[in-house]
Amino acid sequence: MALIRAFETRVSELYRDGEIPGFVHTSLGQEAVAAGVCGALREDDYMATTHRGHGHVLAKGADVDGMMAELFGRATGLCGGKGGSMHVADPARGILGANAIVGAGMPLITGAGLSSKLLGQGRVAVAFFGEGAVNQGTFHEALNLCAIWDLPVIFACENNGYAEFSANADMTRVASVAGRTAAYGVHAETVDGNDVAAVHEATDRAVERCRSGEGPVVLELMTYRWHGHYEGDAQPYKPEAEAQEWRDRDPLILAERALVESGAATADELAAVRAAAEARIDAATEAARQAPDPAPEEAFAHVFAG
Ligand SMILES: Cc1ncc(C[n+]2csc(CCOP(=O)(O)OP(=O)(O)O)c2C)c(N)n1
Repeated sequence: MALIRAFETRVSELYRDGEIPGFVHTSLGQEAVAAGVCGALREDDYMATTHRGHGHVLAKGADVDGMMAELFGRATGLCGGKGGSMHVADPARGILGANAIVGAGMPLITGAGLSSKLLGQGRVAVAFFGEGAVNQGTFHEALNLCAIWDLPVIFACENNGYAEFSANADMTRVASVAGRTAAYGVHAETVDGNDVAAVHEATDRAVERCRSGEGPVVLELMTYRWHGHYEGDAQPYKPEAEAQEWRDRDPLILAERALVESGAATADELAAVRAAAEARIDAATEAARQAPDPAPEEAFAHVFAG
């Protein structure tokens, strides 16, 4: 969580200063979802994510240098600089990609779950998506298919209350995503997405169901994004009292408090974790700055499969 916080705080600054090109969506404030879900997965489990996927990709084990270089568009990036923030992938770690098309990760992960089942691999496949994507047909088609074929798929809905500039309550009469999915006969849990231990435990239960052949699970993880839909969005559509209430429930502070109260860590040890994360991001940023741009003759490599 500290690494994701440090990475995205830095990315936000680098984007503002014009060092990172393109379009960037951060998940600041949502770190407990990424760490809680991915921390309960095996390295060979599959994961697909969205336009807001930096945290999920880092938590699934992507190399930090490769990730930062990818956002800079450098040749040393995880996708040689061709994917960027919204299309980064790392298949060797089961990361089937971020995706700018809302709802597109769910059919992909359904295929991954089907392959795992047919090959008897016991791999679980997780799709991250926002509550806005529940209004896309892909969600309903993928969920139903996973249900009737008992596929080992976790639908991890990061419910941050907003899709672009629209509040969830304005988009549907049934605000509960878990409530909407009950009609498909799929087990669903709604969890405090800012409590990393609760997210981890719920994912452990979902993984257990998937690996034992009981079919898909929906996890509705209630959280909040601190920044705008994209970096630069001033968020005039969010009530300040609501935003403050969620900032007071900073998932890192909640986790640190729980660790200190239980005696698992001291405040000094936790400060050292944050400092180490900052230093790691300093190094990744400097390496990305120094890295070469992709060669022009590489423009079409890896773009089409022959
Ligand atoms: C198919 C499609 N429709 C619309 C868009 C434009 N768009 C980009 S992000 C977004 C909202 C997504 O909201 P949500 O799924 O809740 O994810 P969040 O941004 O909250 O993480 C929309 C409508 C798109 N990229 N793809």
